[in-house]
Amino acid sequence: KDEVTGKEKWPRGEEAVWKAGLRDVDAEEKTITNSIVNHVQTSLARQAYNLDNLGAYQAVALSVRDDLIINWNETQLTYSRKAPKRAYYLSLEFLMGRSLDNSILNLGLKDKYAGGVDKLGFNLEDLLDQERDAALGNGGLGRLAACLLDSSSTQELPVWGYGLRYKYGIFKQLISPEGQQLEAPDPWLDHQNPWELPRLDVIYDVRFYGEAKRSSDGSGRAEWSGGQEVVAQAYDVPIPGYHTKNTNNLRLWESKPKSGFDLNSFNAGNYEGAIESSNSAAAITSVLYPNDNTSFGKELRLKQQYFWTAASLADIMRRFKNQDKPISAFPEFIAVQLNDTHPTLAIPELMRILIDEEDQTWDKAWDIVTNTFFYTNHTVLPEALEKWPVPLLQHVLPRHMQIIFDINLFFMGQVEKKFPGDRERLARMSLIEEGSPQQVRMAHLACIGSRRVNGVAELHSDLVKTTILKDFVEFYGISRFGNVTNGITPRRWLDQCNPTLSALISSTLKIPKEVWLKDLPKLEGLLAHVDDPELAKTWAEIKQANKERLAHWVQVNLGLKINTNVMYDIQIKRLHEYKRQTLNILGVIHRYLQLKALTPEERKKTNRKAVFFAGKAAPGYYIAKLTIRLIVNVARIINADKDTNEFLSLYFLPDYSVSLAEVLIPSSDISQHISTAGTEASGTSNMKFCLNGGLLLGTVDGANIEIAEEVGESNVFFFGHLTPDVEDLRYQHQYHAIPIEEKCPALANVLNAVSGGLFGDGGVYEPLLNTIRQGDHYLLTDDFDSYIQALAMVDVAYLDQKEWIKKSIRTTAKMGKFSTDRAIQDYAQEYWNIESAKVE
Ligand code: F58
Repeated sequence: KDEVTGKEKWPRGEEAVWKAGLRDVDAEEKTITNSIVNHVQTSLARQAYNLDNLGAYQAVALSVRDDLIINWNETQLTYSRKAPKRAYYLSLEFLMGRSLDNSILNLGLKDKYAGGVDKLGFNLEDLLDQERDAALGNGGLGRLAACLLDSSSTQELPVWGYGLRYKYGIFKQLISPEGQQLEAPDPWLDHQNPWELPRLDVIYDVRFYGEAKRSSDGSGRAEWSGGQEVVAQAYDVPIPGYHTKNTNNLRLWESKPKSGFDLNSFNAGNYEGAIESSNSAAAITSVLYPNDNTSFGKELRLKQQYFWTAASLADIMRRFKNQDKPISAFPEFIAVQLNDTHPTLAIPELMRILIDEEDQTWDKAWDIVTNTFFYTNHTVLPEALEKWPVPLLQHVLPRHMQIIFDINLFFMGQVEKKFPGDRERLARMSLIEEGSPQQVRMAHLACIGSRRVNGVAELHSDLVKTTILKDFVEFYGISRFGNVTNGITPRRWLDQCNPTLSALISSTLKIPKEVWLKDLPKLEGLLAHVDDPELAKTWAEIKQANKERLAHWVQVNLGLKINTNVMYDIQIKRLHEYKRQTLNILGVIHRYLQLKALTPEERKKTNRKAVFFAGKAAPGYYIAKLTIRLIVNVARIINADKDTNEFLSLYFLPDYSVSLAEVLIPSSDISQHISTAGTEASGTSNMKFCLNGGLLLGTVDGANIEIAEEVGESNVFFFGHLTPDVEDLRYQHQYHAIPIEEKCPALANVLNAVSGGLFGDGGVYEPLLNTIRQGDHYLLTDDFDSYIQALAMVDVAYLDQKEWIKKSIRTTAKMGKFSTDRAIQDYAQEYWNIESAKVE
């Protein structure tokens, strides 16, 4: 400001010249084409006459990025000026998928870009297809993080994401001729990535190993020195909101060596030694661990977790300190969400910063820490709960291990006070699990170091409170524990992936999409039109067109021709025994055997369908890979069977990804979410299918339950045992097993067909079949009959197309609850206590 006039002063030079050069984000088509051509000529250094689709995509993306950067800058300026409380979402995974289509839709520039691109002789849809997915995640947890970011910008909430910039995302899945999953790397950064901005100046040192010496002055401080130091460098990814200027930031860290290479070794002729340390620094962010719902106790994974939490906290602390507030005010300005236990080291790390660097007492530091963090649990499966061996932690992070022991000492003291003499309770609640080696229970640390804890669907949050954290509910009281049911962004998962349905909804509701896409409960207005035959007709035509789009995709990518005049039945998710793809494939075999037993006349009366699977198995997960192999080989046989292939066909689509989901989901008539009750925390693809008018076949689990509550039980197909039965059933399998032939003859028959070699060498599948015959931990023998009945009900319902379409419309109409706009507001209000900060 000018000191005399008090007015805003132009920084330097001539204001008019500056202003004339400012880019207008609400650009005209001409500005758009100019900008694209300019990027072709300068950023890409290419000539218009030999520009291919990839080059054109890159130029368009750079032009869109310019728009994003302008909004990003304004947003950061607004946040600095208004200095609101901010939230940070720490997630080891962000499964973003493609960005171009999403960005131009959110900016409201899709038509203009399509027009501009057309004038330059390209087709926008072809260019969109050039983009590689940013696949920095395994599944639901990573995709949820991406949807929440979209909603945080859309809701104008000051939220940043922090993650890692893996050089290799989730592996590319190939399927061998035998049906074996093979993994190939995903070098997604090989083409330059237009969606990130390297920040060469935003760097922090991160230490590993070395020695931690407690000071003798009684202050509780310690000095941590020696070991390995690496550098974290920031890359920023702008996150545009839908029809708002607010553009939040996703900051991803890359690891780099601290000092290039070791010149002494180099000069002594030890060339390999000279680059060794630089290799080991770069290794930290080289690859995403490909496990879903299993924890993996490897040193490099631990280093990833600490590297990322340390860099993120240092960055948050620096921003806080710029505000010149006392350190005790930290939680008034900052909330940090821990996405599962992966970032739990942030708790001892903030303790370390406060005590060793900021001179805080233990009590003050603990007060700040426990008012800053919030923890979301995503699973109650025991094998997925993270534990780190004490000796490993002691070696890699000696100071943090000291702090964790200290936290435990204080905590055990409090528990002892509340429950005197209850040794078993102390052992159950301790941060340290006894054994050789001892292990640190990260969920316990996350729970006691956070202000609040939540699960991701009602049932799941109840299970968290009654199983894995039961003792903590008794200790802290129930108010520390809550629920935030997951959601999805309707921008990507309806408007972007199913534009014709989106347009039909707008015209039916007579509400522009700009309104209902930000206020999803408005979909309920569709209910008033359920009986409108015109709507039903167009609704069905759109589903049909989406099936044709999928068929086209399969034809182009796999060279297979699929029938589009049949029901599409889809199960797409990570391969895992608890998700029970096995139940589905055994159901398909059952149907095939039944069809074979019918006369041609009888077959004609049956419902025709195509069954689709897609999903990756963790590379070391033998049973999951065997399931894929079975699916592929069953498909080979039944698709070639001329008696039945008109009525039943089966496809395993390789290399499942966000972009493939965008093609699959709008085409489904029915989708399967059939986990053993109590195992799927929430699920989010169930929401995506239903939003697109696909009906749900599922167990009474996770968010399926809340979907059924919304759309009505008559519009979903439920089957199987309920969560409270599961424990008893498992007990029976262990101690009073009934032979399958007796308990479930239909299933026994299917297993025999597989063992007998109907789908190739039966012996190959024995280990998979034995998981059912022995122990049956996931209760297939208990649920198979009711599953087959549910499938039969789906068939009957589908034959009445008129009623089916009504169910489909009703389903879409009642999905308002499942927007991440609602979920992010839940977090903002019930957890973080942050408010929106609109960019004007
Ligand atoms: C998933 N978890 C849940 N974990 O399984 C799913 O029900 C839920 O809808 C979703 O989170 C979002 O809340 C999940 O995806 C992982 O992929 C982890 C990756 C890292 C290792 C441990 C599992």
